[in-house]
Amino acid sequence: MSDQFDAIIIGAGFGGLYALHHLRDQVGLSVRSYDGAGGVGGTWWYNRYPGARVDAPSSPFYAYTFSQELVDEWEWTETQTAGPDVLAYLEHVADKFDLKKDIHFDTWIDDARYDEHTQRWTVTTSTGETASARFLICATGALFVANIPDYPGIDEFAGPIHHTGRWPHEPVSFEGKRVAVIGTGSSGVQSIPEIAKTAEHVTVFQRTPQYTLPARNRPLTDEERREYRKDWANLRESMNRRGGWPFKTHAGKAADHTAEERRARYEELWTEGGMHLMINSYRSVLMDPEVNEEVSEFVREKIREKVEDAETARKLLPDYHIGTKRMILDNGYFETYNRDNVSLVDLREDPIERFTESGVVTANGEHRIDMLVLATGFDAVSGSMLKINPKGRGGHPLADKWGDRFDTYLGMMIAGYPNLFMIHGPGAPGVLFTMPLGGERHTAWIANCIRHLDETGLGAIEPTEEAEAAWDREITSMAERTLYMRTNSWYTGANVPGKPRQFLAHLQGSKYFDRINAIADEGFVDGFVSEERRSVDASV
Ligand code: N01
Repeated sequence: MSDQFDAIIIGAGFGGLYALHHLRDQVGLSVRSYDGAGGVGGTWWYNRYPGARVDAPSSPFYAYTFSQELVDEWEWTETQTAGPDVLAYLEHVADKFDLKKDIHFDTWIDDARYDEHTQRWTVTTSTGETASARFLICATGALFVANIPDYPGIDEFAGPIHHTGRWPHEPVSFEGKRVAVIGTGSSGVQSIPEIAKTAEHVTVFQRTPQYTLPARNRPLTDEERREYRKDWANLRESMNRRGGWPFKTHAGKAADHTAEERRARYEELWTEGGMHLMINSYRSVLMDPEVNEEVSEFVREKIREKVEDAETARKLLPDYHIGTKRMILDNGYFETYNRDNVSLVDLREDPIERFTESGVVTANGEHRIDMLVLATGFDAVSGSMLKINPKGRGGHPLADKWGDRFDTYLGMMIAGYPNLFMIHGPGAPGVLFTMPLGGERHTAWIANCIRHLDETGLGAIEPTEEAEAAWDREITSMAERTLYMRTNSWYTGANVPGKPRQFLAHLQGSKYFDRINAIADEGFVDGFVSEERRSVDASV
């Protein structure tokens, strides 16, 4: 007989840890969590590459918001938190709320299957366990399944290959090594300056040049910590209302300002650093190609100023609409190309043909290397769910349903998969809202849904296919009103060969949460079907 729980949670990152705490300690459910990793942290457990930092307006906002006590006792040290500090924080949270006793680490979900008769999910794991629960909560991470390029001969390369999202736990030395880095997204931009500090030579293989904004990382002051602790309730409220961050956005129109005034504004926001140039320049920056081009060109100018060699600078100049790939914060990325031990290969002009035992062959010749770093990103948002590939009604695998479209309702539930909830699933705001806060809000919604079922004698709930189709249309039409759809990015699925093209995030963070909460307040009727609870022996 399998272990029986009210809820099973997959994942022990930000989303899964909070779900365990809330559902177990506040709602009173019996809960078992699983994670394939050896400890808590989710994305932070895996992404230990040198230079890993939060690439968002960070301390203290990239953190849990629900506990004033936690806010008061945790000492964030820098404005842009480093990966190891995020991990230390999550360890602290797990200890403070006594979470680890209910998490089975080093345990992968091999199979997750819904039984229509018992209205329960059963999981079997890589360690041979079987467990069942009424509710399956997938906090499996938006950026988990590594995107590994399949260049000819890559398996023949004799040196170590490290993907930034699967970085070894033991120290990696670059001393005296010729290192190739493929990929210049956040992970590449963060790691390349660090690797270049000790490597003999770093060759960066760039497919698309990227815009970055200066992180302006600095120590947090005692005064700042006192201030945010004192005002936490208001800040939290403000984060909820303002797309996940407590910052006011500029409501003015670009056309109301002269070119000189706009320029001065960009300079001010650039000097301020972080994401401010994007979130606080003009609202239309992600809608209006002209405004966007002005901001894009402003950042290109900064790149030209930073990179000494004109030919290298030319290769580094991005030409897509700024902000339509995930914005990157940097700590000396472009300056790294002024070092003698760093060179750049523009794959658009000089593509990779194959790997050999000792190097990379591009159209222009061979680059001999000792180590390969793949900063090539992830099969984002949908990839981690498909890795589990839950089987819903009739044993139907999710991989079949999601073959050409990642249908969900509210980014949280899937027709044909009753009582399965996702935290940050396709069609939720995900990384376009603050992930820890978004996870708290998703969990609150899930808890309300479970209470609703219990109070009304219902055993199962799922969305209708019509609701999913309408949700898909809504997300797509919102994205089509912006410039996002014009760019190849992981937001659109374009980074993984063969992946269906679909905008994966809801673009109205705060309004999205108002919307899902209104559906909850009205009794989970709009878009849902539910079934009476069957009194079946769960062990059957
Ligand atoms: O991945 P990416 P990432 N040949 O997909 C290139 C989050 N993050 O790991 O742009 C050659 O952004 C690809 O090129 P192109 C953050 O949200 C969070 O850097 O597709 N190149 C691109 O340059 C971020 O957005 C933190 O043409 C290939 C790069 O590899 C997300 O993770 C910290 C290639 C991949 O960039 C992903 O960032 C760091 C190929 N075959 C990252 N395939 C936090 O703070 C891909 N590329 C939580």
